[in-house]
Amino acid sequence: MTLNRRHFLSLLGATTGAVSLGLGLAESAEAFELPFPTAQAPTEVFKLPPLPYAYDALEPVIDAETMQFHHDKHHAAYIKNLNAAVNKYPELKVMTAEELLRQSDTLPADVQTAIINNGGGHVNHSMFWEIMSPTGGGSPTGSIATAIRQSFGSFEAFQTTFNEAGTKRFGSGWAWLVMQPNGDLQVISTGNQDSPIMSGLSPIMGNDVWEHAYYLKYRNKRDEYLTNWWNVVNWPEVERRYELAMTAP
Ligand code: MN3
Repeated sequence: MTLNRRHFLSLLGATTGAVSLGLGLAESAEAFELPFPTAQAPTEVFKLPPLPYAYDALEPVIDAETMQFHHDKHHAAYIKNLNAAVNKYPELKVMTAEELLRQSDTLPADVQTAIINNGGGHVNHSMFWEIMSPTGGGSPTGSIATAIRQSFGSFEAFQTTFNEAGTKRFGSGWAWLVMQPNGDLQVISTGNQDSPIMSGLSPIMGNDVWEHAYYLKYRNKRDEYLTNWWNVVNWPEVERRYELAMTAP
């Protein structure tokens, strides 16, 4: 009786082990040159950051089930796929996700789209969890409040422009407040998980308008989600990001 490797492995899996075939396991592994028992799993450089509050902490604005799936499934999938992409090119593994996005046009062709989508997904969501808070909402204060007033006329005018960017984004994407290289603030939207970083812009704050961010609670009413979302915005964190962007080289 001759067995090819696949057949042998399926027999192993289907029985209690190699013993039932009359073979010692070590001997059989050697004989068939199994590739995986000694192969080292690549180190996963990107890790899912913990949610900085409980799943239900942002209720009633964002429901617990949405938060759990959004963080534990969607963000986790971006991490998994990003690791898989950079594992093909060890030289990419020393770079941060932001660095990968900043030079996305020079990435190896076979992982470029995966890194743009999943690196963007990772960076965007890492920001998203931090710029929301159970004690959020209200109006911005400090330097970000001044900058918003100077750029948009008033906080209310900024909110209207931001909400419009979110409602008009066709399909999946994000609404953003970004800083241009000259320090000016601007509202934009991007499709999919495209990060403003790829365009040389600094993301100050962004709202996720993918359906997975709101559909369980708001169904098709994206505008209602966008309106309610202001009640959880963590302004001190948005201001911190603004100050960081202002002082970035
Ligand atoms: Mn999302």
